[in-house]
Amino acid sequence: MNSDAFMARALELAQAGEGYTSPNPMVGAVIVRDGRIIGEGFHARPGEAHAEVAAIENTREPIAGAEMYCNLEPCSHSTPHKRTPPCADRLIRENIRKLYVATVDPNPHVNGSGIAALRRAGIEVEVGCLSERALWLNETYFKYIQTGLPFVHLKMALSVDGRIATRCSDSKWITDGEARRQVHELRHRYDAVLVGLNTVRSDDPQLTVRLTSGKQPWRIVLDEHLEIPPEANLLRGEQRAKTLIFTTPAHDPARRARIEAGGTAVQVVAADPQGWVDLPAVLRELGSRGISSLLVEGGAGVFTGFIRQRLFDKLSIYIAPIIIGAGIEAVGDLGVRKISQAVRLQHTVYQVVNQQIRVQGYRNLEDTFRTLTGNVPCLQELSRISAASAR
Ligand code: AOF
Ligand code: ZN
Repeated sequence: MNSDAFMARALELAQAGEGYTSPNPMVGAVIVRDGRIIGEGFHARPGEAHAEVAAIENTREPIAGAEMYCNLEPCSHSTPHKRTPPCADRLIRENIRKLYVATVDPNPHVNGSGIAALRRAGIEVEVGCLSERALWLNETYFKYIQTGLPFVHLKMALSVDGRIATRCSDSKWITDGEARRQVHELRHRYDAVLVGLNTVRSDDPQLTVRLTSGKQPWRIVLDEHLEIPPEANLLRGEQRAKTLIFTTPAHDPARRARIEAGGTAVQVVAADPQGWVDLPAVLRELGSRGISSLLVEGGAGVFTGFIRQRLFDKLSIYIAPIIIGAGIEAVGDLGVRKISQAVRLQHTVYQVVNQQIRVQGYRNLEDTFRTLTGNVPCLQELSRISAASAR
């Protein structure tokens, strides 16, 4: 096995924590001696061992002089909220000979200092192995740790003529079971799922993970006047305590009291000039509650708001082979008058999912991943990707 293969194994291990590590990243580590893996570990959830320490603790053999592969730079800080001791110190104590990391950790408390500490202690560090894969794996972490705002992913299910529902708001089902199962997988990976009041009214969704096993996300509703029907699924069942309704100061306090008495939280934020819930305020509030990733499931008004205000990071569209005709357009007016003003996605990927095509792309890779650390291989890789997808 060469170094790419060992790093690929670290990435595979990292993914075992998918859906559970937030707001921490997914991290995997392997320890190698004489070309043979002698220890493996991954970060399972916040508060538990970091990947490097898990790998060390899973090894019976001595590790002094061995190599380690880890997809993220080892942490080096002990701030008041830090749950575990710094991994860099542990690697130095264990006397490993060389460390391969895929990317730096853009956490402002780390940001190169873990690598610097190891090098000062005489440990060789090589940065950049499989860095692109490591970036995609932790895209939500990279956004959140540098901005305090959740990574926002818009998910749409469309007819070929670009509708998300009929003129009577019927949308069940545009896409088939496999596409919907993928969406449940996405819900498991995201901290929260968001919809607008219109979607609650017309679909009465549960927004839970049912078509696959996994973690239940927070369920967020935008409802400027608190008109959500009291019998809505989101306000019932044991998940109602994991529902959060955003409203504006124009809401009716009696309705708020009723919702809260039922066990669901309400958060008041500013209204935007149209009287709708101010989206930047929603994102700031979610970020301060530790929600690092948000899957937006509609409807049209919500999609339009996130796109118009350039508040999304990623978009996934499932296009199904049906024609609805007059109906509800996925996205309304964005103020675009010339094609040159249109939102052009970067790094688009197309995949056939049964009868559907899934189109995925990013709004702006550099906004999502930032450039805190400047001249590091993972960011050079990013500039290459975004240059290739710009026209
Ligand atoms: C690593 N390996 O497996 C992870 C890292 O509160 P703590 O102690 O869990 O620390 C969280 C921070 O540690 C997180 O923000 C990120 O900078 C880093 N995560 N680092 O070396 C790991 N999960
Ligand atoms: Zn650590």
